[in-house]
Amino acid sequence: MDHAADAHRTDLMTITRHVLNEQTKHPESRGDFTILLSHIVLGCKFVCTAVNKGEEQKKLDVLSNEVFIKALVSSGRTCILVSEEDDEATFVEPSKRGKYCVVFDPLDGSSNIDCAVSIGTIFGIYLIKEGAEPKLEDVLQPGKNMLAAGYCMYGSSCQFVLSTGTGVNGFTLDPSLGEFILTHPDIKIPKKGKIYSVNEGNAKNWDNPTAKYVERCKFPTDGSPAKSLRYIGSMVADVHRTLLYGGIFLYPADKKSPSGKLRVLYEVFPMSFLMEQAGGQAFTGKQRALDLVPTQIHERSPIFLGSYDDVEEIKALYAAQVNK
Ligand code: AFP
Repeated sequence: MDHAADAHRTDLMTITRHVLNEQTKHPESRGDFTILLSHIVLGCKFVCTAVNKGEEQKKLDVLSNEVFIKALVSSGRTCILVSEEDDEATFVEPSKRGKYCVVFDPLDGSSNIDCAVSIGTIFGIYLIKEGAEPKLEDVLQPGKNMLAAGYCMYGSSCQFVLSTGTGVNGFTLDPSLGEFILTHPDIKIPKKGKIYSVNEGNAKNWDNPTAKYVERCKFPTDGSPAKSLRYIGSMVADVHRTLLYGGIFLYPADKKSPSGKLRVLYEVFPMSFLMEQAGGQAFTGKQRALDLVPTQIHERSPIFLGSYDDVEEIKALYAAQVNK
């Protein structure tokens, strides 16, 4: 019997244990983040069960949002919540307030629900200034100010991917334990990938750098092999694959949607935060994605994210266009 392998298998690193371990590196910490995270995890477990039951899309969208809002408010650790489902931000009543702001998309990719494609929850967390009254500007901050970000993917297995700013870790839900167990420690994205991921149906409206980049993926001029195309149309699933296998995910601007489609606060920022933490890059076509300063909670931005070298290539094409 392989005792070493067995000892590893029986030493279960749950997500709570992992975050508590991280917490010991910050002696001033009082465990508030761990409590907040356990409420987010609870919401994800609930949504995972509901998705697996095959509930219809509209019901699931509304249900997931309600579950997250209630879980986050009842944690007693939040003050402002921004959800993709709600036009306005939710300001938590003073008696239940804490110091964290959570921006989230409770069920991203939900138009894929009825055909059982992987979908997910995406979230980012900001901290307000000690003792300050919460205001909308607290969530209109650049993504680099996020304290943590992550997503939960409801797929063939339920995966929770988290970064608290010191790398990226992936956990898999063990349904028999009802616990997320660390299965993908310290995820690093390959420096260069073999896959590109984009909705090519929008190609006729793309700008030059995007069109040129995708052309190069298919017909490389440097002797490298052509890249494979993979596109699910569900950001969590497309980004999860990109993170693990490498490559690039693009949702560019086009003539019809000059700001692209994806939302800055709860799609672009959390995924860009994870990519950078895994050694990749995220770029808007103009700047580092995490430097963007949003002016509205539901603002959109074009995004190119993934392997370091692949994003470097699209950055060079945009730079060349500017210098023309
Ligand atoms: P839905 O939540 O409406 O399904 O949108 C999903 C999404 O916001 C994101 O998850 C995908 O990456 C992107 O839209 C797909 O957009 P296209 O259908 O335009 O390719």
